[in-house]
Amino acid sequence: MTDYKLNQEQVAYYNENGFLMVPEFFSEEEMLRMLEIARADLELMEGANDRLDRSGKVSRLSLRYDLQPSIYSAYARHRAIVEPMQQLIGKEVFHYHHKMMLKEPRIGGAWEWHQDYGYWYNNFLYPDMASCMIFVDRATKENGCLQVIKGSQKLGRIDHGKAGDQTGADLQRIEIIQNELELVYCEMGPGSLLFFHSNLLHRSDANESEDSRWALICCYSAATNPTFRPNADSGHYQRLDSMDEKEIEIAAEKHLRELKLRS
Ligand SMILES: O=C(O)CCC(=O)C(=O)O
Repeated sequence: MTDYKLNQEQVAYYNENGFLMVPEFFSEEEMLRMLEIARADLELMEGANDRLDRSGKVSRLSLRYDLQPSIYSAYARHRAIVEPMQQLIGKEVFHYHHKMMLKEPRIGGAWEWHQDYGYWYNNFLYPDMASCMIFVDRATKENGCLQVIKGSQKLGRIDHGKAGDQTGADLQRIEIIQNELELVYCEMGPGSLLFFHSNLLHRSDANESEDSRWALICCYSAATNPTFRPNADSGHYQRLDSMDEKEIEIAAEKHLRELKLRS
């Protein structure tokens, strides 16, 4: 059985800096398969939401709280993601949501400075939460890769307000933080992983290039993290059954076959 555990240096790096980059973890072929499925998937496209950035450009994403028999849900259950997540959060985790970020050439909008817990604070008591971004396409400065502020998770949650249709961190504070802490552009090839803490400040530029920048972001919470909104549709603990490589393979093939049957 494959061991997906991170080593001590990787865990220590995450604890210090609030993120961990794992270059080209999945193969390029796997990511091409994900792209083939996602580009043919009308349900994914029709379920997409647009969130305008401050400049009025469209930032598109397709988000699901539930786990379905899809390739996206399969990756959200992948042991290669779930096991490191449990190590980084330090507890059993459950799936909060996953979303495909659909940053298209020339038109894909920016994401404003924020902490994910700036959004999730209204649902969860503790910031014992983290995400894993799976780079489906290569991400570069030109196509709007994620930018993070190293160590900013240690600042705790900062105030957020409206920024276009998005939730943005207090910009005056960001300016001061940027003089203090290092900005990192997460440029990596397809199949790379970026694990990041829910209080890590991050943003991305609009995509001005000719290349798409799609990425699947899977978000998790500690199983012990109570939602204080008992009637909410999402955010409730559910045991997460992880999947191994073979099961992912089968889920991908099944999803592709179903799309072909529908077309
Ligand atoms: O995909 C991006 O460029 C930004 C995503 C992001 O900030 C988020 O999902 O919290």
